[in-house]
Amino acid sequence: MQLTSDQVTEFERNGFLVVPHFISDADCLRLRDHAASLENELRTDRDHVTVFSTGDQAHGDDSWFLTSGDKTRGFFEDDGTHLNKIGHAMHDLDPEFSRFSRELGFAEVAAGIGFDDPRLVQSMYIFKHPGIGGEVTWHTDHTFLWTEPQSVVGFWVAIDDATVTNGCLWAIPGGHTIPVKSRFVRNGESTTTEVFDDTLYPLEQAVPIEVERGTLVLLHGALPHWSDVNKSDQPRQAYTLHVVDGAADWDDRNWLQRPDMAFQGFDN
Ligand SMILES: O=C(O)CCC(=O)C(=O)O
Repeated sequence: MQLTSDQVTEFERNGFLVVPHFISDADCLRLRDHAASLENELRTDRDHVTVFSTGDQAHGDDSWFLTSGDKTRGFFEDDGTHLNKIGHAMHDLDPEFSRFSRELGFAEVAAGIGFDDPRLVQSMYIFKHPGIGGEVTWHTDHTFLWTEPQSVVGFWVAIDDATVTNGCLWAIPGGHTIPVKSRFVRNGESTTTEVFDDTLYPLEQAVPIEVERGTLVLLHGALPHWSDVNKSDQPRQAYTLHVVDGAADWDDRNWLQRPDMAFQGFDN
């Protein structure tokens, strides 16, 4: 599917774009079933049960996280029982995730917003289970997936309907024009956040992005976004794929390093 020029203009103006009915219900449910079976497998790995804290999405000193850039790993909720997410290389390692990432139209969208050499750097399947799924604190993706120049774009797909009560995305329209305020930096086996500007984002301008299953939400890398805890009895699962420009510099201070596996494109 090609984006229209109005959609591209809207993405450039707001820093995000909502594309309803982008993925079929059948494809969403197929990925949902697959993620459920993976969750069952990954939940049996009790060695890493305590590593994820929802208020600190970077979980920076944790080697389970820092070595997951070329793996399929589960990250637990604070309850130590349910998975918060699976990350971060399913798009390359898992045939179902690779199919979803490469065969359902993201490449055309990437071309439409100006990517000449898109590289798929990170995938996450976010469960946000009813009554359990944690908050994803305000952040920009550039903070975590830094290139020079800035190039990351998030391709976020609602696998379930997302509402304010089950923890939909929120964003600040035009917020991608605010200079990014921090950078998450790796130093060997640990990490730190370099803060350039400690002022708050204008959160009073934030809007909820309530969407139906199958909606694609494109997120500019400098756009501040957030999602609340899931206070409802409804699930809010989502798949998100992060893409950078192959011509931009990906340096070794990013947390995500793949020494043995180069970043691939959509065609691979
Ligand atoms: O799905 C969410 O709740 C947050 C996703 C997100 O922050 C991202 O994809 O960058």
